Amino acid sequence: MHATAIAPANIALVKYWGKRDRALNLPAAGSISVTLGGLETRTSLRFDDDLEEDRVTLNGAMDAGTTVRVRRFLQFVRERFDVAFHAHVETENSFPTGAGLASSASGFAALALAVDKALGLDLPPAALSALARHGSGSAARSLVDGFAEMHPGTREDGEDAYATQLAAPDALPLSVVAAITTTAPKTMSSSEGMEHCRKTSPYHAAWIGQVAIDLEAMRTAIAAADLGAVGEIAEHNAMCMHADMLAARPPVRYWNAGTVTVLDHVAELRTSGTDAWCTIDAGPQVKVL
Ligand code: 2P0
Repeated sequence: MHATAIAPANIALVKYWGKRDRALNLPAAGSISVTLGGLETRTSLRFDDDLEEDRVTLNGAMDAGTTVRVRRFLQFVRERFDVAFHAHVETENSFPTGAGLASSASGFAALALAVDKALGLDLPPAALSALARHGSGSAARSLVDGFAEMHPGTREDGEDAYATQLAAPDALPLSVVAAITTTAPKTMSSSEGMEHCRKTSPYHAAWIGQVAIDLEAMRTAIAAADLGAVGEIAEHNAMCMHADMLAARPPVRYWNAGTVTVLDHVAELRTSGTDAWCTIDAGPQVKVL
């Protein structure tokens, strides 16, 4: 009834930003990511029949937002797998939390793995990915090595919404540098931000349409190991997602002045002949491909 698991973060090359079902946490569209080395979450889980509620620590301290999300996930686990106990959860990130470095992706991937091990479930990869998705949509991709594609699925119960491998880690000679522009937590969670865009941004439907186009182009670029095309599509896709955010009312703006400075630097690098492209998630950090 106890286990420790480690899972990596991932960076989306075609982003997930919009849900088709909030209760089951189902994405409105697919996404493509690459799993990252160096940024990871380590989670220890212990079910305990003496506990009356789940006890959660993040980097050694209580964190209200994390506790709420972990309890919701563990409640789903208790109902799905008929478990009577609450749990101790200790989770550590090797990078700043909640600042757009995909901590919920590595966090819920590690927690899903720990649940699988602690309960001896031995879930197949698709079911494990779908389980992680209940915690966080992007977590479904962190259980895949290399390049992952998240399938939005069509089933009402969402069990066909999981990630599979698109290409092995060495399919492309790609490195990712994360430029940290601030370590402050972000002001609006991804879940809130994407729902606000769905409700108020006149560009949201266009964004969802663009994802379908970019998924097709990205699959082709990865299969051809065309790094230039991967970088160009990824940067354009990220800018389209942020256009959707900026068009919301009031706008969702995760960028700071440092974010724009890094974008300028990367544009200069490219002009001077270095292959480099930017992508930005729901936070102020810039990841340079
Ligand atoms: C992504 N993001 O594809 C996109 C890019 C943020 C911007 O996946 O509500 O934390 O937990 O399913 O997974 C962040 O969304 O959202 C995310 P929930 P999640 O990486």
